Amino acid sequence: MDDGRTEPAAGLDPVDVYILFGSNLGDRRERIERGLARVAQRGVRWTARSSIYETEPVGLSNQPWFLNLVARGTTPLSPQALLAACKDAETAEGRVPTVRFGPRTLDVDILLYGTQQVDEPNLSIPHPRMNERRFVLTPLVEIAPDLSDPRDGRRFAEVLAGLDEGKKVLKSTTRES
Ligand code: PH2
Ligand code: MG
Ligand code: MG
Repeated sequence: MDDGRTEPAAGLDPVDVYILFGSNLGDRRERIERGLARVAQRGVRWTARSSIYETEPVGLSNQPWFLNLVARGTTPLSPQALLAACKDAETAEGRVPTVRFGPRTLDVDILLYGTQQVDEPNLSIPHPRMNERRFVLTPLVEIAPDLSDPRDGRRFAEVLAGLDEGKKVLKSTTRES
């Protein structure tokens, strides 16, 4: 990426960000680890990461189960620069555009950028569907049990407890899954 969007925004104080990693194709664990490293190289310092979860696919059920993880980082990157870094990590893992909600080698989604709300044609933060998804909220609440949604102040732990979505989310125990 050569368009300058990935330059740290000069003078911006670092912001705490939460990012979801997901993979359901190939060596899923390895892809997530490489994704974390690539985003870090672009200017995010990871400060916490959840367990890895085996998660039942949501949206399109006829596809392999995912591994999902949420990481917290601190970064001077602007939201758009952070998005570019996430997209580059996906591309580096061989992701090609396919059907919406379909299988993917690596998906890197910005969930939260401090308490800011971003509404741009290519980027919405907080992630618009995060509160409907157990595979997002379970790892998020694991690392941030007291965090609240900047849109309405509700704690994510409370949102998760009230979530009426039955898809399975299992803490992964095996090293090789
Ligand atoms: N991502 C999707 C669609 N469905 N299901 C699970 N379990 N995990 C995901 O990361 C996921 C999904 C679109 O990005
Ligand atoms: Mg996604
Ligand atoms: Mg995505």
